[in-house]
Amino acid sequence: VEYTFPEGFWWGSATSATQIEGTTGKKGKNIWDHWYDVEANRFFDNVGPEVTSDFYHRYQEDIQLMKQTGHNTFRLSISWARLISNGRGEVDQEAVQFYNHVLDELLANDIEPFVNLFHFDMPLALQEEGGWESRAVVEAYVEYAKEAFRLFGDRVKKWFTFNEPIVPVEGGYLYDFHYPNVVDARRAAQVAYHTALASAKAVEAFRSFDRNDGKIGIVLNLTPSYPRSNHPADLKASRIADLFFNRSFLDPAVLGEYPQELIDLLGEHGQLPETEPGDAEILKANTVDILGVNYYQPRRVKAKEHLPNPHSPFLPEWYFDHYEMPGRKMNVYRGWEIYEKGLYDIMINLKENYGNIESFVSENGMGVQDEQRFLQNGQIQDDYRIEFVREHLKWLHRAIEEGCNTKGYHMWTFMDNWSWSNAYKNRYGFVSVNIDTQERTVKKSGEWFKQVAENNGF
Ligand code: BGP
Repeated sequence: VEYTFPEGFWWGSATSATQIEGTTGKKGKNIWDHWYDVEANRFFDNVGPEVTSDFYHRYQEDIQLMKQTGHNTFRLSISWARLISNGRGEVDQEAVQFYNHVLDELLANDIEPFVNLFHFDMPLALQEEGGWESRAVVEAYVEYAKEAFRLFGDRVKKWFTFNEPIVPVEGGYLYDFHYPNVVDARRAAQVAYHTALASAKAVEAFRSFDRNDGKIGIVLNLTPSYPRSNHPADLKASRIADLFFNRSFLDPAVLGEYPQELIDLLGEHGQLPETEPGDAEILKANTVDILGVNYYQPRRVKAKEHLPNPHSPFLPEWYFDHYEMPGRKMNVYRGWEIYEKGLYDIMINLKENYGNIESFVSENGMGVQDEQRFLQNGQIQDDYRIEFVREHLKWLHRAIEEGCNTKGYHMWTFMDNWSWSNAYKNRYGFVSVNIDTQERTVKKSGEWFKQVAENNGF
């Protein structure tokens, strides 16, 4: 073994409720169910989230497959609208039973559950009240978080307040790829602010509940920002992109405050969100214990070539243009650059500028179209995925050797799942799923991962 990881390293994968459970049971509607109801044509192949991988009924078999693929940890999310169908009020007992069964089954198989409270899935009833634009929804979320801690706190010791909270901001309020399909930077800033505040308030609630044996964190998608050149204009463009897309959540979650430069930029354009007295203290006092890092791709930027029209609505892109680095390696199916060293750069940044907070890779993975092409003797030979994970792990290993406080690696994802509007176009799993029969088959990468986990390295 050439790359050995620290003892007790977390090997596993991540999923989310909407993408694997199916809408079966008494679940209330969330914005994904609703968006599909009103605009199925915006979903790849017109496939919505009703069935997905049917984890709701197949979790026992799936947890056995986790064992077979070397998992010692696994991230799932609770569906808010399943637990509390309108987002507020009574908890559904069938949902409690379902999550208890899943958690018990994981624990019985020595797989530690990591539980996330919110993965893009706002209950529809609360979206109709304004979603994250509404301060009352922040309070509803905190009540939901308290219920979850109370119900599942005995079984769950790693909690996460949000997965990629910037994605609903970008998708729902800036770039029109999620419901409610608004394009308005000020409303986006309000949504971002309220989710960061909701996270801090959930951390606060957790601390008053926890018996000091659990941890709470947040999962952020970090996209390291690389300038085209060292020209000051390119450097500035890259710094501003970093402020908008990384530091907008990283700083409040880990340092307890927003970067002043970001506040100034938003202020200059009249885009500051509404706040209340006392909020700053709440953010400051309730930073996270642990940070999950989702890493897929870097962001390469250059100085703006044409000045934006001052009459057009403000967007972060007023400050930079995207830059396609010649010779960059691409995942052509997803259109994302593959740059393994980015993971190392993220971890070094956390070490140097964020107090070396305890972290782990909470998602990293490769979506590929038509994987059946790689079927041989009944198994998908996904050597590209093995290479993808291995090359990222090498950089992670180096970061750890240099003192980064990184505790684990979770791939996206355990089994092929339904994805936000891309449905089943790109497959990411260690386990393939035949969506007609729901039959599961471990891919070559799943077998490889088991070896890696057993050897604690490769
Ligand atoms: C992350 C999300 C996941 C997952 C993944 C892959 O942003 O947290 O939910 O879907 O990206 O992306 P996609 O499914 O869009 O290809």
